[in-house]
Amino acid sequence: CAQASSSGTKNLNEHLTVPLEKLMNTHKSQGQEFRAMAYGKAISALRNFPKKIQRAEDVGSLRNIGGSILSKITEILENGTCQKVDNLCVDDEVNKAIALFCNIHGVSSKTAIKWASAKLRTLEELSTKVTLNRAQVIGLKHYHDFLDRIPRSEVEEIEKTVKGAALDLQKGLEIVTCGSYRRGKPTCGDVDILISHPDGKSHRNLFGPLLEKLRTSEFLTDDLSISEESSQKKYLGVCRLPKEDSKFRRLDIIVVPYCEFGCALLYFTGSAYFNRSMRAYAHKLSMTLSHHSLNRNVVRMKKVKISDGEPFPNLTTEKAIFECMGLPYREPADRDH
Ligand code: DCP
Ligand code: MG
Ligand code: MN
Repeated sequence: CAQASSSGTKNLNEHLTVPLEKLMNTHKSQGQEFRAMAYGKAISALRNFPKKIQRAEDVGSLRNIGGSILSKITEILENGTCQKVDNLCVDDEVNKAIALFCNIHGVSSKTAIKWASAKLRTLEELSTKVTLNRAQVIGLKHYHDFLDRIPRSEVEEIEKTVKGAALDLQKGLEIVTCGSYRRGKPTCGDVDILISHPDGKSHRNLFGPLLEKLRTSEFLTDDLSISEESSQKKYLGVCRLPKEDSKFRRLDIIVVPYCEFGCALLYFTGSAYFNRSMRAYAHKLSMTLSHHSLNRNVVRMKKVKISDGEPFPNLTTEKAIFECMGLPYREPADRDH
């Protein structure tokens, strides 16, 4: 960055200080304090030098400039650029592109790296030069909306819409908004809604008709994926409240049988980090914990599971799960770690 010298006079050696600052910052970011300091002193000396340096010999009279920095200055004076700085700029561009692409819903870091390595840099380039899958097309279409966090009040409006439609179809459903919302976060990345029925069977014919109803009312705008894993059905998609200026929001809906309600609620509330540590702890107790069940008497030999053990029956609450694992109950707000 172009800065005036500390004495207030103009920096006549920006052609040298700008690239050297890039190198200084790299050393700083890599924790190489002394290298960074050496660059800092050289930059300061160049900035305060009263004339524009055009030949390597001119640098000779400057103190504070050591051999390796001097060779970079010589290289810049001779070629107008320096290999090490050029490499940095390329890295910078690639990293920016990777970060940009990673933020598209449905794009893994592996894919983002592949595209950035193929010299793709912008979202516009992606849409014309790459074959995107269906979820990625939707992710790209709503790139900015999906990065925007959802305020709790809007999560509640979305919940109300889904609840209304579901209860219209089936009385007595238990509907809980999970994820970061249930953990009490002020804003949420998406809305995670869990649905079940205490009678153990009335959840069965809900999933399809509910999605159909929400599509007809134009609340659901895009489907990312619809899947069924044994008895649990999962919808990942996009919704939008019927208001002017309202944004497209990510919505996940899971419908589960009531006997799995506790484990599904615990899983879907998260955090993902908390889930991992609960699972690891279950292992220590010769148990397994999943979004379906908590099993005991699991037999493992050298980390390979030999017997699945048997599930605790009727784990319909989270408290029951904590109890079975001999743990004190933890409120959702305390489950970020
Ligand atoms: N989950 C998990 N492991 C994953 C993804 C999700 O255990 N790899 C569980 C824990 C999450 C919950 O599902 O809390 C919901 O997933 P989200 O991706 O919606 O995450 P959050 O709701 O916690 O955060 P955000 O505000 O980003 O949606
Ligand atoms: Mg969420
Ligand atoms: Mn989610």
